[in-house]
Amino acid sequence: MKENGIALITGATAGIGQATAIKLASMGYNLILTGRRFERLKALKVQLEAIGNKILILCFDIRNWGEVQAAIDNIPDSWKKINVLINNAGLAAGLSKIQDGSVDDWDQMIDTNVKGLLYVSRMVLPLMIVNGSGHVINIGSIAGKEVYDGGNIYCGTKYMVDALSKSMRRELIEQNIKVTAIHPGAIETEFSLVRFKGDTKKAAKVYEGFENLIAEDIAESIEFVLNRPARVNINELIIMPKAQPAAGVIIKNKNL
Ligand code: NDP
Ligand code: 8X3
Repeated sequence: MKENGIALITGATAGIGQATAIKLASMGYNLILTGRRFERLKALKVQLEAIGNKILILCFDIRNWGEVQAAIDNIPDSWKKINVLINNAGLAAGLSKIQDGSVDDWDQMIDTNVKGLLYVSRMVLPLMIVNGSGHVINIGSIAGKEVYDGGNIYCGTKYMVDALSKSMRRELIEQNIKVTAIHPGAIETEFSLVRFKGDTKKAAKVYEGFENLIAEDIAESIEFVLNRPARVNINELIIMPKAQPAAGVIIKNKNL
């Protein structure tokens, strides 16, 4: 297999991260896959090694600075030339108005979506700078472009991903590092199951009556972004289901 370099993907145990791992493996990347669920990381490693890719798994909680530091500091030297960083790990917790919200949910979203992304970036960007090139792809959300009722803190974290992506793009260009932000609308992954804390009925209802995006749609957009010529950067993409014209607006039961 043609080797295309090394990509580190956070949140590779499910959804967008897992689909992106499979896509990037097919493109010839060797992969550093991260997440908290070790068994899933191990299964994905076995699956992708069987098609000839080299896979390193790192199991850590992205909210814990000490764990992030130790995991990335201990990457073997042969894996340190990271060409692509996909900052994907993230979640929504709850869908309450601020006056009814859970402070634990807020902490979890801010710690994962904002601080976790920063912690991993803080560790990986210096490696890219030493290498003299790189490409960071941050997974934001339409919720980081427009707010919707009950989205409040989740939206706030994704507005921050949008802002951080713009800051990174300005600060890293002279180090020859591209930065792209991808902002999707509703994709059926484990996202709603996590948001509604395992309530399968509530989660399934989100995707009833319209054709949602699938994780592979985002993996394909990442393939497109990575395959542009060196002179081109895709700064950002907003990718929506046809039936979702705006954040929090889904046209249901109209055959869309
Ligand atoms: P999933 O729930 O399917 O996957 C989320 C991934 O994030 C899992 O691999 C999970 O791994 C990882 N993760 C969550 N918390 C932590 C943590 N504390 N430490 C390490 N890893 C963590 O959701 P999606 O694939 O849908 O979500 C991926 C990204 O896409 C998120 O940033 C989300 O906000 C964004 N997004 C999702 C949309 C959607 O509609 N689904 C739309 C727009 C954006 P593990 O649990 O094993 O740690
Ligand atoms: C999640 C996108 O539209 O489901 O980031 O809130 S949406």
